[in-house]
Amino acid sequence: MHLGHIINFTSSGCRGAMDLVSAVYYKKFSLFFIFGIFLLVAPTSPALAVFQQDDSGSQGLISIEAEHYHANTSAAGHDWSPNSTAGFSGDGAMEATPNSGLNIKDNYAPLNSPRMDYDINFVTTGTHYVWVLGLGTHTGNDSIHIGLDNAEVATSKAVEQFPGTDWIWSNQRRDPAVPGGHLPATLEITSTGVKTLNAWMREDGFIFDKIVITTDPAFVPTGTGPAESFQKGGASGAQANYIPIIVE
Ligand SMILES: [Ca+2]
Ligand SMILES: [Ca+2]
Repeated sequence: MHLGHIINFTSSGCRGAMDLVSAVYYKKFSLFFIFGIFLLVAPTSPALAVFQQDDSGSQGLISIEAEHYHANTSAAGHDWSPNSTAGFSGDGAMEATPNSGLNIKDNYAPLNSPRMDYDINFVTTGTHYVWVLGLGTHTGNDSIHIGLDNAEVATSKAVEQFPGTDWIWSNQRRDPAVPGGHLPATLEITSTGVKTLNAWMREDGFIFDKIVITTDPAFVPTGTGPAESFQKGGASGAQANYIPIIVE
């Protein structure tokens, strides 16, 4: 090996090293570039469309399938899980699982019991009557709490009276003043705008299919109840029928 070889070897080695450095920088730059493009094109968590209260009549109807929640959060080792017992409305129903004998009677807010959330645009204030379509297969599986904006509401706590093995509409909540007594479940809406309706597990094993809210005290849903309320807003801002929301 003479000097030329050494020089050639050295310059070749330098070039190789520089190529290696360039490759590393190129790779880093490429990753940075790709990440930048991702940031530019990635969706920015669009606001979800909300259910719209019907303002076309005197009943102020809101109708929502239980399985069309905006959020579904587990708690107390329990979950709201999909259920497909025959006869359900919409795309299915939601069961409080596992059915292991748990009954969370009090202090369930904000998240001491599994909770599903439904965002609703209220256009009417005042007393709203709450109807739940559900299946209580046993006296230990037949109640649910309804609330508003993640807070307990005394007048829509412990909605029950789902006897038998068929789907039943009930707006009866336990009356704490009268053992065994019941009163209509209601929500007082004090201002219009978007609010979050909550459904908490009370007794596990309850199967929740649909909820209807109305300002009409004489309204009684039958069958699978009124058509589901449309949604508006979200990414497009456009009116739409139910848009599936994937929440894992
Ligand atoms: Ca149970
Ligand atoms: Ca349903």
